Amino acid sequence: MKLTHTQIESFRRHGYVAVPGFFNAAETAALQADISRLKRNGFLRNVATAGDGKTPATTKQNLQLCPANFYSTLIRALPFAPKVLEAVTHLIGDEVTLHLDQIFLKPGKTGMGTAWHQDNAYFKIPQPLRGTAMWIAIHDATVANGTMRVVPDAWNSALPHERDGNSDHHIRCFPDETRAETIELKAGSVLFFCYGTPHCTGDNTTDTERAGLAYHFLCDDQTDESFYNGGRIGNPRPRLTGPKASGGFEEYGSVIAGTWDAEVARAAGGRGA
Ligand SMILES: O=C(O)CCC(=O)C(=O)O
Repeated sequence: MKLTHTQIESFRRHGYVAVPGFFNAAETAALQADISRLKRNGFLRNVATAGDGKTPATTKQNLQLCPANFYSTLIRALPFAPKVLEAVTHLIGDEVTLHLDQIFLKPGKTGMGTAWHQDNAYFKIPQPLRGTAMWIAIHDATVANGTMRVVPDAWNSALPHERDGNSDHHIRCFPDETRAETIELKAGSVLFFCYGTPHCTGDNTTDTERAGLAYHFLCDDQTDESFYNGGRIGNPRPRLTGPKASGGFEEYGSVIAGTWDAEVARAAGGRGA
């Protein structure tokens, strides 16, 4: 999947770019099945709170799993897929590390959105265009089920953030929403947005669940060694490209690069295939 010059320019200028059909039908079905398995087995946690940032919500659900790669060899393999690496390096540069992976699932009717924020309010890299999220629409993402919204051209100013009372750990900001764009995506499409881009999702008002799978990538020159060795939340941070990349061997103890197609085929075969 080659990004066009226009797509790359759009990311650099506006801070985001949507890429329809990034994952094919088989890949998308494999991700849907695996995320259903994770939900079925209770791995997703409801981070929604009742307005005070502490009390667990009883009527709203913002289900998350972070990191997810411990629980899914498919999710672990995806960032090593050549088309992902090609797209990400074109957008942010060489010597890329996987920072984080995360599932966000909004059940039908009770699913709650994630408030406005800039990822760099958490991650604090010096150049917000040198880190990007790749948010994969696991199901069709529409206005009605709370798809992603972004504020264009706002990536270069850090907004003040405060604790979000509707989540047990999120922070939030208050950008100029009149400038926001709503990005509807078919399942398997992706939205790349840099660490500085304000974004949010809405409530799921439909009867069916909607999930997003988000990976965050950054360039090695935005970090120091402590990023790899300390202060983690138990998440390996595999070096994906550059001289220290080992195809995942150093971080996972086995080579993950090159396993994506087999993982997708295995998922299509179902249990034990
Ligand atoms: O899917 C969501 O609700 C929010 C996703 C998000 O904030 C992110 O990927 O950084």
